[in-house]
Amino acid sequence: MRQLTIAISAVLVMGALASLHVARAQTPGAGGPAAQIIPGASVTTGIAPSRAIGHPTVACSNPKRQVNAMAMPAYAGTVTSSDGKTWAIPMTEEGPFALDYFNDCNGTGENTGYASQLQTVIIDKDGVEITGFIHADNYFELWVNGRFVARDSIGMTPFNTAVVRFRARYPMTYALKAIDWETHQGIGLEYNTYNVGDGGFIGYFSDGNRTGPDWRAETFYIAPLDDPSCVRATAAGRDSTFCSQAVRPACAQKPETCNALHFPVPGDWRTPAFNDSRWPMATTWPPAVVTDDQSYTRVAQIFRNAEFIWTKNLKLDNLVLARYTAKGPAK
Ligand SMILES: [Ca+2]
Ligand SMILES: [Ca+2]
Repeated sequence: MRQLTIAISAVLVMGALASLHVARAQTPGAGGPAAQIIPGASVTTGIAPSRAIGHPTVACSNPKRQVNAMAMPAYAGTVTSSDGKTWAIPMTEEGPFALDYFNDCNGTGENTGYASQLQTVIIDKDGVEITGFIHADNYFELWVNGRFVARDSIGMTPFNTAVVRFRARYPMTYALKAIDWETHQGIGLEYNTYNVGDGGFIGYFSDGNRTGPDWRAETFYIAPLDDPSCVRATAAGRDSTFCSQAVRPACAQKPETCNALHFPVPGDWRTPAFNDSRWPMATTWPPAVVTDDQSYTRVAQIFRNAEFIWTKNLKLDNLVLARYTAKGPAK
């Protein structure tokens, strides 16, 4: 029996080595002279000095809170790439915070009085009034028809579900910035365990429009990377799924050696006129893959037929810009 176990173990190890070999062989130019960084990208290496930034939730006041994630202040920093450019990590913008629909850290959970607490953001006076629910791992900012609507009240953790209300006219262009926040700025790692976090967000709007595979989503910050040349340019946008996303990168042992790729954000990406036809279609993710946090699971029914979306890489793509134009109410 023991011999059999050893034999099986040997086969498993050899199999693992073989697949490791294949994975390395498929990584373009890994370690070789042909290694090339995807056009338009800037490379940074190492951890940025960071500071806590002003978000309303830095500690939980609710003693009955039962969530998986701890309350973690939102930290931000800046990194300088090898080409001399400076990058904010994470790249956030100022503006009013969204009302929480579920927050069991500062609140007691589901906010059933949300309708009377919401203020309507007037984007187009002659538009229709829309109420939207958004859950993001970890953070979002929302623009509609080029106008800022609201941003997530919690940058890092715990998780929360937000509600917004706005008046806008069709065609209605949603531009949503989503950030898989980190606690070690610049290398895409979090907590004392240097864990590779993951992202994902879901949104449902009261005219029936919702996040799904018909949205577009492109990544603008990819980390942590052992070899930054693993990210490829494809006809359908950037693709980081050739990188070692299934395992913790080797650089996590020496975080100061982790690399990141940054891409300039187009100045007009939020506007209806922006041409997003070269961005990849969004990838849908099963809810259980994105989160088991009760700030989603306890209110999941309000998202109806919406689906969690992100790019093809839930772990390494940390700044994701997503767009969708609704021509009218969804049937
Ligand atoms: Ca959040
Ligand atoms: Ca995350």
